[in-house]
Amino acid sequence: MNIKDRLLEKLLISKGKPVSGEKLAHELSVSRAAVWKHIQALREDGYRIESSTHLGYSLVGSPGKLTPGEIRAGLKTKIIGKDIRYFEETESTNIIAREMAGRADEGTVVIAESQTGGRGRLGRKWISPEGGIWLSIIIKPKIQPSFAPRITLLAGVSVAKTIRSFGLQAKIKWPNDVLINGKKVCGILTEVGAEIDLIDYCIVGIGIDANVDTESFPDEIRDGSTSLKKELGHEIDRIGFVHKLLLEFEEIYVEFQKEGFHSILEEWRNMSATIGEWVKITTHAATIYGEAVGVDSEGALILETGEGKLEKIVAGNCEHLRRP
Ligand code: BT5
Repeated sequence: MNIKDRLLEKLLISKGKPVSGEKLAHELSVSRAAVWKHIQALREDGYRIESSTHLGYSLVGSPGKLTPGEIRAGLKTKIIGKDIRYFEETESTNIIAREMAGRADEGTVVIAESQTGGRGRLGRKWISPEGGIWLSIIIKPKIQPSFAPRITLLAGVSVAKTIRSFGLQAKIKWPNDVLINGKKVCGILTEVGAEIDLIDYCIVGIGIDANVDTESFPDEIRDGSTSLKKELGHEIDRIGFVHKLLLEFEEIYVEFQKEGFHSILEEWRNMSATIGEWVKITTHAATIYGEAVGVDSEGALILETGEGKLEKIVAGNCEHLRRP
């Protein structure tokens, strides 16, 4: 983290109580003049910082941006979010994460206030205005590429649990959407860099319509989407949400590495919006209709397509239908 972010983290940790310029200069190994310069820069970013000659600096108001300093202060994870790269605006956090993945530490998070070219699966677009939470997590699990779909499911569980902790009934639509009242509030895009038999890195892109006005989305997306703000009836504390999400993700990821996928899959099934639904699956090769009856240990969807005939779908687009 740069000096400005570390300075902000220290002011946040002291929770509005003044911290002397001398102490800050010592802890950050810079001059008091440099502290003052960075305090000015934070004020320009919208932070309200009071200063008194005797007591020092105290933070009394923040613009609520998802800056590394804001996220680091109060983050309880060990690996996820140790390094955070922040952008006011970027094309896509997944693109940035992929460019840096080779040299980045596991757990690095790339986050942006808005994206100009947010990406969904199969070249689809992801609308990413200010107010949302658009982030990508770089992980380096020692797994075969064929196990990557489990990472998407694992991420879905972490998002759904986080949303539920804010009192909303989030459910997961196979493979990668999180829904509230049947409407999409989050999409997950997992991208993998791999050798033939081992993953080098995995980028888990998570997009959450937090304090976004989905009413302003294009017609074809508006009705099928919602935001946390809309469902709660008030804005959500995005920083608190990110703290919880990164902690949930880390706990589930550590469990995945230590104990495998079994209990995570159980949690996924319990929060599934897809199991028991009539669905239409579109893959590059075919369109298949059936009842979703389960998800197997690889994260593949199991469909009953008629008279006990089962089909296994590893990847594809899934639409929930009304029962025939
Ligand atoms: C997804 O794709 O749902 C994955 C979305 C991942 C977004 C994150 S944000 C951080 C990171 N950086 C990126 O560039 N991407 C990741 P898919 O299943 O293909 O769904 C895409 C479809 O969802 C679109 O075709 C629209 O119909 C719909 N959609 C687009 N933007 C939306 C939004 N903000 N909220 C709800 N639905 C949306």
